[in-house]
Amino acid sequence: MPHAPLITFEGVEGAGKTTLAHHLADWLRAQGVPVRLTREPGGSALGAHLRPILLHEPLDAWAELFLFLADRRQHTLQVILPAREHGVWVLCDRYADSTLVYQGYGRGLDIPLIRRLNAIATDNLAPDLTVLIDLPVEDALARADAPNRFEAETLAFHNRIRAGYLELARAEPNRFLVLDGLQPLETLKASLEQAVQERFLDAGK
Ligand code: T5A
Repeated sequence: MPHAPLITFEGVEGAGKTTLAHHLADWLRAQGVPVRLTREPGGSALGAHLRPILLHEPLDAWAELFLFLADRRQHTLQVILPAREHGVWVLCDRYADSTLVYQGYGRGLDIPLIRRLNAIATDNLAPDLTVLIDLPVEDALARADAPNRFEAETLAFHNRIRAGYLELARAEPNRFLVLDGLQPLETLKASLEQAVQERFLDAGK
């Protein structure tokens, strides 16, 4: 039996990831699809402790990287892989691409090294679909409602994040679905439903 899909949501702060992930979970459940909605950082028992540290404590860039990776490893082994093995779809609000862009493009840490560390943290698990919500940083930050220390970074930092995501999406067009985050929410929801319907639900018939 093919494994249940892993769908990740990515974008700069305030892009609308959480809103769309919750919508897709509700939409799938309404069709009888079992769904585990989760997030990083914070999707495991360890992650619940790490999340406030990662979002609010001043950290050295390498210490920050290692904590995100520790969070990912526990989350992947304890939550994501077991759910998929039981046929449960996993929707994850941020995953390994966040580390590539925030700690790599944003903080300037070695990107090939982050790829290798991500491969260890994820047990080489790659998302079946990554929804990238793209919009100008200024528009997204104006929406973000839960301030954290990343939001206090410079506009240049956030623009590197946006550019990094777009570069990743260009390199893997089959994995990424890039949505224009300036569109009304209802339009975004409809585009996402259509993509998931065609890619997974119709394909499984
Ligand atoms: N991080 C994370 C790393 O540096 N490395 C890593 O490896 C990982 C995993 C996590 C932080 O950690 C960093 C990145 C982050 O800085 P977080 O709280 O999980 O922080 O993530 P944020 O991106 O900060 O989450 P936000 O909740 O701020 O943003 P969302 O989820 O993108 O946005 P959402 O859905 O909450 O929407 C924000 C508001 O906009 C409205 C919504 O109703 C909501 O009010 N909205 C729209 N309004 C108009 N039009 C639309 N299309 C809209 N879509 C949403």
